[in-house]
Amino acid sequence: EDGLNGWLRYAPIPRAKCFHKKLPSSIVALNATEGSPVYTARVELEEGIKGIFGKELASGTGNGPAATVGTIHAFVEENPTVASSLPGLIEDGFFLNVSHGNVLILGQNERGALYGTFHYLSLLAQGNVSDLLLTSNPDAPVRWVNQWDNMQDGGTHGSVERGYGGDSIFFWDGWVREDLTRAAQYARLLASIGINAVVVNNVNANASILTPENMDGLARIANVFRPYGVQLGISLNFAAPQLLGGLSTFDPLDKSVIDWWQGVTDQLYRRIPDMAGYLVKANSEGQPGPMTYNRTLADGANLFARALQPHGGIVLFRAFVYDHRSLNQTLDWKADRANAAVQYFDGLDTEFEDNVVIQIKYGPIDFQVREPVSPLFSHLIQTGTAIELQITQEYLGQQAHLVYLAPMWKEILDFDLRVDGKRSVVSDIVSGKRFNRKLGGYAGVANVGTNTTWLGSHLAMSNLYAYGKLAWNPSATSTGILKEWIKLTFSHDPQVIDVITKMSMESWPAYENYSGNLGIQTLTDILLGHYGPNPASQDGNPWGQWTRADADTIGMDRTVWNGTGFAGQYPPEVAAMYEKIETTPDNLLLWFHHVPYTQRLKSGKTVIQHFYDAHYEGSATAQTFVPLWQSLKGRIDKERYEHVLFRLVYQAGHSLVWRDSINMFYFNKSGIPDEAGRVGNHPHRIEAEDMTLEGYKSYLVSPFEAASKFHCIV
Ligand code: BDP
Repeated sequence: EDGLNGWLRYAPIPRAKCFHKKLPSSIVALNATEGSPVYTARVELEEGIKGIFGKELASGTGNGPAATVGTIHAFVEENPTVASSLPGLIEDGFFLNVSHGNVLILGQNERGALYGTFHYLSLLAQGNVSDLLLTSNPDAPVRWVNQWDNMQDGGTHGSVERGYGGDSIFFWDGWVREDLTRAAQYARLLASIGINAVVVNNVNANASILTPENMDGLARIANVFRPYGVQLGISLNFAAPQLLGGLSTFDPLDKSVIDWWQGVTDQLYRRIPDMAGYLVKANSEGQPGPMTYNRTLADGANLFARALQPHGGIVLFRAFVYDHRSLNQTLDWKADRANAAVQYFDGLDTEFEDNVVIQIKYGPIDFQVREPVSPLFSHLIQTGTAIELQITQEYLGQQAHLVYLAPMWKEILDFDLRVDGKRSVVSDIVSGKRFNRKLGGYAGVANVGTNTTWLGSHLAMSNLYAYGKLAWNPSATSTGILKEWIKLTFSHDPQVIDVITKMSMESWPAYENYSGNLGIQTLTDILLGHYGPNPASQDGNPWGQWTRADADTIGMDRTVWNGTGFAGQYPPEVAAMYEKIETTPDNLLLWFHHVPYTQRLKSGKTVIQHFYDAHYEGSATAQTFVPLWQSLKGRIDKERYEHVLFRLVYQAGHSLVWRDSINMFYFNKSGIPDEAGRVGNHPHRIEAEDMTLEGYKSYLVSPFEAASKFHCIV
């Protein structure tokens, strides 16, 4: 159990033999040419039923109940009379009918047939063999993952930016890997949760992805994706016409540039006729873009959209646009990175080609533990949008901390932006329903790597699973998804399910409590790894996160009347809520308001006392994860038990580091003591550096709050 098969283990279930009568005995796959998703569906059904129940399926129709899998089209061709009784499906949707062991799985397309098959197998693996009639359609057409894989890193190999599970499964040494076994295994996992495309390279893109050799390599990746119905997408470097093409410009309106991109796009589609499209990060964090030539972001996006149109591809154009060099927040207290996206896209809503989707991070800053929804979702009415979620836990403990993210994503997806005073929940905006857009959906930054656990941690895989499930159906519940994942990944044992559910559901609130609460963000080190605590680094740096804490006050005033004006970017009802302290939810108080440490919250506590208490509560919760997990000893295979335990013990310790460093930092700043007398008072603590050190040395820690008495030993 090294994690490689994720939730697709097809492990034997208890009392497997009793279910045999309720299973098909044979299988027919309609028009299953080798390498097609329907062919894959047959292989998965055979392997799944064998693995879970020890039952071999015969090929073709035989005696006893049968499974039939294929597209609705192929089925109707063979059975014209049933056409009217079949449900309407949209692209990628499926129909599943299980009746006394007879199973009919029909997809709107081949991919849908595979999705239906995985759904059926997931039910079987959970021990559910009941009769069933189900029609399932995806909520949104775009259900992509993004990999931030570098093609080369210092000329040696393929690393993954913000990846915590090893090197790239796609690239090595500047080239596409020869052995793409892991890429195929990844596609299999993704198909089973309804993901239909992967952008394989970093948004901070290397232009060399477009050399003929690398295009050939990309075609090989697309070939291993195709049996799983997963399409390939790539990130582009906006300056590639100059960097790679040798042109003197990359101006998006220049004819030679337009021709260059058309040529490149045509060459790609010659090799990969079903390529999904492009992802573009432009004019952000030092990346080139259209604004270099005083062109608009729409000019930039349309350049690619037009090149893709003849081939049916789409461009995901990122809204994560800001110029960190112009944000001199030390001097300009109105400078606010949160304002950037809406400002840059202002006036562009009607300018985009139909095959452009604007990919928007869920919050206006950058994947923080708590952010309000990006207001840009309420500004783009004529343009398709996709929400960008981060599966890799960049600011959230980097997979060394358990943080189950579905509850956070649900809060964002369910948030009602009240555009034109009408119900406008984010999931309905990105699905296209609210503004009647054809294209839109989800982009999840996954960043899996060569580690057999994919993400570096077994428990973190619930986030990848939940991402796919929510992109398919955002009304699914966090706990429902989680329990399903636990059953498939670990065991049907109720204690295992209860314990992992409890830990996971408590994990995001705990992390928020011990890292940064009341909307102050995560307080991670902002300039370096985005990992450990460094509250001081949030202030006055040009990257724009900012706590504005001084001796008496804390928080960023983003009101219209007195602050950076960010609250005014929301539709009136939401803007009015955030404009006032009284109506702003406590968990976003410091995001929107600059208040004294003694400000009373709705709970009656002061801000500073809430800080102290929350950090104690959060880390106390993290301490419980260890004994909870230990209660599962013997109920989970040793390999995964030990792997997870190691991380939870570490998290328990690191949560104390978080607790003490944040509390000490604000205690030092405000001089206000903790009512409970805990902060700065550890009479029983034995400092490592005070012990007799053999083979260890004591070091001064920076930031100093990250270790009690400023020292650690190494
Ligand atoms: C930030 C990451 C950086 C990414 C950037 C982005 O730290 O590595 O390049 O987001 O999304 O959070 O483009």
